[in-house]
Amino acid sequence: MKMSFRWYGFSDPVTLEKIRQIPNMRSIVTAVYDVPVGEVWPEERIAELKKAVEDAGLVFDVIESVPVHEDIKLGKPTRERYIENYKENIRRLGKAGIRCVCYNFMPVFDWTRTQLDKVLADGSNALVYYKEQLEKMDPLNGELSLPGWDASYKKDELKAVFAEYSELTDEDLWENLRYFLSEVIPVAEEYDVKMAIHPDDPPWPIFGLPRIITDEKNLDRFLSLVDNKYNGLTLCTGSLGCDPKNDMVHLADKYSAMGRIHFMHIRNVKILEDGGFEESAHYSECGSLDIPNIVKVLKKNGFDGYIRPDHGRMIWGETGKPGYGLFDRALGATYINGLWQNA
Ligand SMILES: [Mn+2]
Repeated sequence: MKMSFRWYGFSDPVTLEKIRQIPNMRSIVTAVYDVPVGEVWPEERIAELKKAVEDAGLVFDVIESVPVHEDIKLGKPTRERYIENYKENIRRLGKAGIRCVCYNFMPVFDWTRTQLDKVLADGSNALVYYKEQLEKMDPLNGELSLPGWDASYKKDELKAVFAEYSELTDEDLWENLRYFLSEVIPVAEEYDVKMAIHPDDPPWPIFGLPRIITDEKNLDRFLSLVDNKYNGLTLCTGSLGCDPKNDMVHLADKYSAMGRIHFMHIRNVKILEDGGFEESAHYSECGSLDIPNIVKVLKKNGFDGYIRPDHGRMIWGETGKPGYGLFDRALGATYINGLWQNA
């Protein structure tokens, strides 16, 4: 396995110099953040990231993410231009040394929580998803907007995109995903870039928007859309694992044995009785997931892809991007290192 860490670029208070001091740290997971979704990333911006990462003694080989334009998900005629741009991004990234690209196919919003700074019993704070908070939220009409959602949509634009999705069935979304993959995967193979879809977070429909990358049956279907190892998974334990019917040890075992997991996001969640959840420390007993056995099956299957500690809590007074402080993610990396070493 290759240990990795997400870095939000030059404005991230968690600097590359700090990240490199985490034991066994290898790869940086980053992106060009200020190019509009669907456009081609300038080569000089990619080169600038690569140089910064390499100057810090780390490896530039994972991108999270190259976002997929809504017109591709909706299957609109304008998708052709955005798919061509996507292919060009894969070519440019492959030439720059990128070996893995994480992306998702979630309509409109790429993750949902109801609070980003819930104070937990130990005084740390974390992202949570409480059903009673969700029921009070109405993204189209209410004053509340869900924390972390794309603030670039104006309310009328959001209504328009929701209206477009209301006409789209799950099967339509599957077909649009298949079409996208059939275009993009051959380019990814040519440029040796493993594509790794991130599951839907959480893995159930939100506000009537369809969600399809949610469980074992759908992961099987996804992999069969284009049966090529370059069409693979980012197995995010916290995203899939907040639905208790997803057995994360089984899924990690099955898909790593198939060679179809290219990227592991490892984090823990505490599932609540009503189906909500709290993000918890990586240490297994702090949440509901069996992290040691997830790591064990990966090692058993010779997993040589990337692992990053996913969201951490905010601890020791750290402030910053919710889920993406230094301290708790560094503890997560160290925990995973220890589990791997002894698996
Ligand atoms: Mn994740």
